[in-house]
Amino acid sequence: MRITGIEAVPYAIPYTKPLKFASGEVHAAEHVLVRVHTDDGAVGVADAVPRPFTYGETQASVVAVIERIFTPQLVGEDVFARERIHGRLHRTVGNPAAKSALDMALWDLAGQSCGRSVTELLGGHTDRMRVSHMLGFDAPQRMADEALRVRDTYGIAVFKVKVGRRPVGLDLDVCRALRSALGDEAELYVDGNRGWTASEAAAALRELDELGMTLAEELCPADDVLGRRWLVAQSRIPFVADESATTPAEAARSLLDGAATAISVKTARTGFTHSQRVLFLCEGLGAEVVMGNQIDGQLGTVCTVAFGAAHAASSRRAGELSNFLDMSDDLLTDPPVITDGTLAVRDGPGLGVVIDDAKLARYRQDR
Ligand code: MUC
Ligand code: MG
Repeated sequence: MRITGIEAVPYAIPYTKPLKFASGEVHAAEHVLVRVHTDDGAVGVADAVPRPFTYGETQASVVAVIERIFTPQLVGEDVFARERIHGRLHRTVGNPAAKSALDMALWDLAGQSCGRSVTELLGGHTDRMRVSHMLGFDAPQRMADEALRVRDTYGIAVFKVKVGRRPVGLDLDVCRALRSALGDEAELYVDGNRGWTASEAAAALRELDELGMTLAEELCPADDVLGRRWLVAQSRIPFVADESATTPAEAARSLLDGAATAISVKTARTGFTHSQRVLFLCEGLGAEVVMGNQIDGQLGTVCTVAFGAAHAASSRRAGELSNFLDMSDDLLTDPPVITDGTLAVRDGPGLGVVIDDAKLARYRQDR
């Protein structure tokens, strides 16, 4: 099964509720749909999610690198020659979203060709994951109301709370409001997207401890090397590296240097192939992982749960799988459905998704 062509289709779909956090805000899903065509007529798909504030990629840069560099390197190659393909992609530094979408589209093709789901190919551990919902910046009461609505509608009982604003008390008020609205049975954890200094974060952690938070993610910049190590050493809960650990090597350095004790795995930036490398490295070192969200749409969410459910270590914690609910529309003919706080993997083969061509025609930006 050989690659005959690759499409990189930029599209934009507005969010009904923009997501705001310490390092940026997202008002529309300005993504790139990647389709890999093969000589037997099969098509593999995946979504590239450019995040300029995290990795420097833009929608235009994703399209350009796929069309000008990666497509000429991959056309004619066997879909199953993953090591060779990654060797070629690796000649270009960076561009994690573009590379990851290509990688996941190839896994989709591999699954289609043997009639098995990507989850089965990756490890086949389970068929669903518990869902964690990410709450962006807002006033305390509004965030509590959103959490209650999400809990009552979808049965979700795990929430990641965006923090990292100044004064620190602003976010502590939010966390208190959430705990009092949701009660003790809800799991709450925080993500600062590097918004605080190490000392601000240390003060916050002391208060957050009393509210029973279970994880602390990127509360201060990893580049503040000693401050970050000092903070992680005093954290009583796992300290998660997300945007500071975007490759297997960064994840290793982060854990070994004391910059984190857990890692956020995002298929949008490490695809399936490198997400497995990060996951297996974490298992080897005894570090926990959480399946993170790159503010994915439906297709990205399908990829995250396909990977997360495939392994014991990636399905232990709730995965961040619900932010597609805030989009005004999306591209799949058969959207993911969250019930009883869980999301099931698709039956496959491959990723088991069908793109709605009419919707793609409506939202694409290149025609
Ligand atoms: C997260 O976990 O940080 C926000 C920025 C980004 O790159 O991903 C999201 C969620
Ligand atoms: Mg994060």
